Amino acid sequence: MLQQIEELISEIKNLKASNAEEAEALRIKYLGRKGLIPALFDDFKNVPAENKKAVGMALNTLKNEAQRVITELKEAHEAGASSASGADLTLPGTSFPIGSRHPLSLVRNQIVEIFSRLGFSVAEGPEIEDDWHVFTALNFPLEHPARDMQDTFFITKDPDILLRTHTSSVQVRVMEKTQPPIRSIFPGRVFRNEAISARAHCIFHQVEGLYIDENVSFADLKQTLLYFAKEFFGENVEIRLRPSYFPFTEPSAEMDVSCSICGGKGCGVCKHTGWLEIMGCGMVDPNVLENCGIDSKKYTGFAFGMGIERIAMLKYQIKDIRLFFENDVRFLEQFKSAIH
Ligand code: 2U9
Repeated sequence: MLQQIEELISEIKNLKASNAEEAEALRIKYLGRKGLIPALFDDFKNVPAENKKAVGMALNTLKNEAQRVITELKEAHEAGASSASGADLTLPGTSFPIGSRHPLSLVRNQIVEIFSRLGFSVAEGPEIEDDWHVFTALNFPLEHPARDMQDTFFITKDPDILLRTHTSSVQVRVMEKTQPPIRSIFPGRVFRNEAISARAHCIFHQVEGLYIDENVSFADLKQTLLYFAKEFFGENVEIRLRPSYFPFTEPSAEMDVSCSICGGKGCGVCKHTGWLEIMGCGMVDPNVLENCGIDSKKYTGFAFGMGIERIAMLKYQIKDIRLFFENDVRFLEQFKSAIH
């Protein structure tokens, strides 16, 4: 019986199969329930006691070798065509999971794109600023609450070094360096010392805009912002301007768009007013132009500013601003199909 087992081992080592069916036939022949190897195991009871150890070991070797060879033959054919290395070149490649753009990036990119069609360029500046560029050049009175430690983050004990509370500081830098015409937008991160809640965060993002040239009027401001609103919210949107106040613009206004959820009829999102406030705007105060080295007798300009989180919350109906900063994949994945 030992000799029979050794012959089978060498026979099995040389087995070939040209397809998966042939490999399966070999498995049945050698290892199947009525196969050659189980038959030898059945005969094992008739082996004399003194030979049992040697025959038992040989039988186990035979079974293991048969399983190894036949499994290899099966694997070589199961995956279809194989290369010389045994790798299946017809299988699709391993794909890496594709991420998605953050909703704030989507909204910022869309705003930038709309204004770039009107000839606005993009400018950026430092997040750590000085008092002049954030407050003084912008006509903030000395006693203005934004200058208070309660409202603004200061970097050191030096009250001159602070985190910008708006990107208007970038406008000041651009105006100090360049003479009109100036037509730019200013996206960026800003910081305010506010308690974090569903509606407010101490870090958020803005896009501000500035257009300075000879004879720029409030009508230009209105038409530019109407174009933006139609491109962003859709052709049927309406806008309205309400008088407001900012230290750096005169006159100043707040702009509302008709509610895109209810079409202006009134709903929970617009608090039944039919209108959503989306930005502030105004004609640049002549003091601000002069502070930045621009002749206010020759030039006029308009400026506007909006919070990107607020616009994104309106666009995607997001109820809690904190979701933007948690980076929970379940939140971010929802923007996979969005363009921009
Ligand atoms: C210069 C002159 C004028 C930028 C402006 C606003 C109105 C405004 C807010 C919107 C929501 C800030 O993020 S927010 O809280 N912004 O209402 N911003 S006009 O005016 C400027 C900027 C720079 C030199």
